[in-house]
Amino acid sequence: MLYPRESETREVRALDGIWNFVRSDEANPTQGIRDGWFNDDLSKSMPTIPMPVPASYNDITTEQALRDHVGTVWYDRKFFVPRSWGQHQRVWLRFGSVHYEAFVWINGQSAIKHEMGHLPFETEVTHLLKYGAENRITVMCDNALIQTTVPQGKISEVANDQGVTIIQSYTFDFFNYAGIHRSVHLYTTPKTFIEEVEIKTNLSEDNSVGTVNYSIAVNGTAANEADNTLYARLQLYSREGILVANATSDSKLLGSLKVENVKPWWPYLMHPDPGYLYELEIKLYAAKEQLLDVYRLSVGLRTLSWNNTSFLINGKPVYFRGFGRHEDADVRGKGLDNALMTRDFNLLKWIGANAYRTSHYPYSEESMQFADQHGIMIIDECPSVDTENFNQVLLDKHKSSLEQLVHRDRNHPSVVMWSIANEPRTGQLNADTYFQFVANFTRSLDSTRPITAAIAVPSKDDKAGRHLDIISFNRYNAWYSNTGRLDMVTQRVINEATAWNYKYDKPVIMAEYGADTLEGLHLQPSYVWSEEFQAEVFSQHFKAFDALRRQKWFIGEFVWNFADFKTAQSYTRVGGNKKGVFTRARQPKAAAHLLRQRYFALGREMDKCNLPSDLFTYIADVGSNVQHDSSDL
Ligand code: GCB
Repeated sequence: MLYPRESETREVRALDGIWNFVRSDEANPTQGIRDGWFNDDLSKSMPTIPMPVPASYNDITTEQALRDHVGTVWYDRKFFVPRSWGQHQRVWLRFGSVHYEAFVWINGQSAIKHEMGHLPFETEVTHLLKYGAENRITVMCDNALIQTTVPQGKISEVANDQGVTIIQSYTFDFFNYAGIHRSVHLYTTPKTFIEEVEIKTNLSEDNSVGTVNYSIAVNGTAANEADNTLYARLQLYSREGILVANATSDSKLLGSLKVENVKPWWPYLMHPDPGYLYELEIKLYAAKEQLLDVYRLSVGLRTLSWNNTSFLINGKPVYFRGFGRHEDADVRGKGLDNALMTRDFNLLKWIGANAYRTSHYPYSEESMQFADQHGIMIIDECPSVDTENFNQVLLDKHKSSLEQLVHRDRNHPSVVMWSIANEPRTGQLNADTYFQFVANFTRSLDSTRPITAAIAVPSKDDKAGRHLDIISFNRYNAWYSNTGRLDMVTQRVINEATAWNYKYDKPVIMAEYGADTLEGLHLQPSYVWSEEFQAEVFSQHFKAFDALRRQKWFIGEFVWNFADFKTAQSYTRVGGNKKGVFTRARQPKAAAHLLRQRYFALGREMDKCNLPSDLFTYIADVGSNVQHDSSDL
């Protein structure tokens, strides 16, 4: 699915802004459907409140009932469609994401239904719109998670002081934010248009010549009537706007472009000019040079390869230094926020990270574009978290989530790996065949990237790792196990990573480690929840990572978490999960400075990157040959 972009042949209009909103009665979630709330303005059926789009609805009001609501909510708004859109073109409605299930009507007529949070969906609405007139869009969104949704949850009825109430429970800890999380777009295409583009890139062994292999899928009547007459002309421009390659496709709309003296796409700090992107202009023609459609997309040329000891980009081994993250913020919840996204990328670069995992669901398309531009490598995770009770319905939806994800993200150079699950219960017997299906399916969609999953069961119990290319494991030494024991971290991390490698003979990543830390809490000697403790937990892990790095097959370290985030209420969480290196307001805790020194030191050692001038604070004018020991005190 292509991101909506304007061009000579396309127009894009966002429907973001303030919509009208109704929370359904939890005990009567289908009332709006039965009473046909979509047939007229919502306000004619129920009192409405203003609700921003994009945003999660949970934290917008002061009502506990809305924050913790389970079931359906309704949105609507009016919009104009220009008269000109009614002629010689088609109009599409596209949602960046609605969590979890969405039902959409245009002018009272059903337009589309979609199940799965964090992923885009679209439909043609040409025939549903009124041109040169006002239109209405109505959306019903359902946040209920059950055993056959991805991720899974449970709904139960529990007695309360008023009788019974509906409780949504889930085993993952992040808050189940819901609503219209990303932008809503209307866009036009010509009648026959470029529907899909798949790009695969290659480099010569010395990285001097690049190849862009493309395949284009067309939608439209011209394709059906006169297949053989369609062709595409492609032009590749450098960042500086210079034409570096061009090609004319065959009638199957396949082909390749060759780029001499190519500038490969490199990760941040692995090269002085990371995130180099070309612009590919695709023009679709019918016979007699009739231009049908134009679409442009960014292309980064790079190769990925992997074996049982390493992961290489452009032939060079990669060591990942990064984070697990969340799309999460005060007030907005999981709503797309360009200011926050830009701040986050500035912080990633400030701290010297070169990667993150989109734990535990796909992140916004806008953030994927940012990652391409900044050279941040992405381990792209589907929304399967804590998966258990494996069954066929779940398997089909899990596969569908990966199909949607791969189709959305396959052209991003920043995406270097697919993560097919976080902490699935892979000790269970049927996890073996379940993950065999999921992994093979993902490989059938894209064989150019390795597959991983973040596993938390002990390696001896795991039944999924053999289906992966790279093993990622999550472990909280000195936090969930041996709480407070800084002397029980280093050797345990070394032992566990070694056990994973011994069992599967594959590269290993530590995908999560960390400690909850209350900003501003200082305790010396360090004590759990203090800023000192977080820094010391990190340092004990660093020792393990350095010992493991010497083994070659250990290829990355990911802190949990980039920033503090909201969770469901629990006595283990003080206002949310506080394992952030940054606060929820995106300010550094003490450990951020330590991590920054490590990430840049690793970049310096491995990739000869420059160090920022403020990395080490001036302390004293002592020569490096001055020796200190305790007798100096
Ligand atoms: C984990 C999960 C992550 C949690 C984290 C924690 O293992 O993968 O989603 O937030 O632990 O802090 O408990």
